[in-house]
Amino acid sequence: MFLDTLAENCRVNPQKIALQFIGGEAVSYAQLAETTSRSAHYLRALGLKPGDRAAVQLPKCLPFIYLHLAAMQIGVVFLPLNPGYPPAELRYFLADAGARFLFADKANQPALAEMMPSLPALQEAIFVDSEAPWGERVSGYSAQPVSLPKSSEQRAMMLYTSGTTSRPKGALITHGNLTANIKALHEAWGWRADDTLLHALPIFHVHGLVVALHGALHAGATAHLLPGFDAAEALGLLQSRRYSVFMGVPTMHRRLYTQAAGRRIDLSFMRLMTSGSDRLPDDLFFGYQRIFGVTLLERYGMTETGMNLSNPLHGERRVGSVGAPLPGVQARIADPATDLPLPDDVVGEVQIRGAHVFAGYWQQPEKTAQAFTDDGWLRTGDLGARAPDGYFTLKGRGKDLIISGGLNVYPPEVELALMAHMAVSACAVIGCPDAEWGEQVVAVIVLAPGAAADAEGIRAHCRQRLAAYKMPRRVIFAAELPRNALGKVQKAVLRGQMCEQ
Ligand code: MLC
Repeated sequence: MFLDTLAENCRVNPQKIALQFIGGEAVSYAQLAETTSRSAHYLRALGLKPGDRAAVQLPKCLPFIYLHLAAMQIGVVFLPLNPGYPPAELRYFLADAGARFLFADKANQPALAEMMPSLPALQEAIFVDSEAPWGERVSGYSAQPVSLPKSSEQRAMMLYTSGTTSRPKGALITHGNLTANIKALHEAWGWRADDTLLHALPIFHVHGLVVALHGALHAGATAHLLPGFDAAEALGLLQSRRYSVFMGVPTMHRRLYTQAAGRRIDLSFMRLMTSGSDRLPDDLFFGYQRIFGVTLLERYGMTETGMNLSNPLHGERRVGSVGAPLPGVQARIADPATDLPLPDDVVGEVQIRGAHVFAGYWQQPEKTAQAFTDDGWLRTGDLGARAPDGYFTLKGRGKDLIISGGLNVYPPEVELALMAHMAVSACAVIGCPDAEWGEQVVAVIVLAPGAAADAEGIRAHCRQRLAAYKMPRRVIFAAELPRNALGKVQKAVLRGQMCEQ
């Protein structure tokens, strides 16, 4: 399994640098193994047991990575949370997950102390200074390796994902899922021990945590980590340090491309530059070829599965396509109404099967059942078509999901926040095309009779309740919303009316 391969890499190549924070600490594979073992004993000493949920809301830092690996080593379910969640959102995740421990940034101590009494399952919140050396905190604990989970069924992580009609759900990812995923990517993308990855993604999502970080550690390679993404810094590093691998979302690629400002900058020495989490615009695909001499490799995944489809390492990387199934992945296009497979070139729902597909939603058997067909295919909710030569192309989303900068925004969550404003009598949240972000969140609001509110007031209200990336970038006031005969808001009509404005 993934953790066994990592342990083997630590044994075989102890002196090699595994992780290097840019401008910060470097960690060899031997140090990674030792501090992770000490952290695992520390977590056990706190009282964490297999199956318990340990939530971590920290910036991108070494303590996050040690806690992640150590929790998984002792069978604890690791629950990473976006550091940008305001207390109201954080509270929901902790309560729903029944998290037993929370590791949080010291800066959030006052807000968290206030919410603790309303979270009966939460035994303790432990505050971490992400700048302080983590090794000192765990130095008193044994460095003896713990015995790793043996069952591929055992839960490794819980990642929250929303539905377009419900509150966020915890997707349970097993050790077997992680292993299947990373093996497939290792084979498909030719990961090598001499790879160097410039890691610029956040690590609380499957993209940055599993695809990028696990990818490098599984290969015994070296990852250089940027705490945040700054296009000028990233482009400078790519050029000067000649990394072999980089992974990003289209917004990052757009910023790198803009940063080049039309100058030709040769990055063709890079072995692999991937794009995912949202559709890669065609002009960016061609722009990268022209400016950087790089053909971006686009792939398709989701929280519930990790990676599913990918353009090839060798062979045609087709513009607009997300490629073919990864090794061990089955993918098909089916009629969403009947779940029957459709012929090539016909648009239907992308459905996925394989050892990498998650174990279900935490305490939501009905939602889990709805997510799968009777014969075990995961309904992704994404629309697509398969060409006769096996390349898949995404054709939009079956639901009203918005993707902004590679992050999923679920309109009901934003609508719920808007409806809590006294002046709002009805609202609808839509995604409008945006050159930098892919889509931007737009709120269309009908005010209650006699009520008054302005866009800034509405946004200030939302800021208290929503992470910044979910905030409506535009607020439009309307006399009414277009509705069908059943009274349901017609979002497609609304997009047609409002997105051009
Ligand atoms: C930040 N902001 C966003 C945003 N990210 N707004 C909308 N959408 C986003 N994605 C907000 C900031 O909070 C700030 O708000 C304002 O926009 C400008 O911030 P910025 O400094 O320009 O943004 P930055 O911090 O540089 O972040 C941009 C980004 C980041 C693209 C680097 O969004 C990012 O790391 N995206 C990657 C997400 C990711 O890893 N997705 C993978 C999901 S897994 P204010 O109000 O303070 O001005 C998945 C499966 C798969 O989807 O297949 O991979």
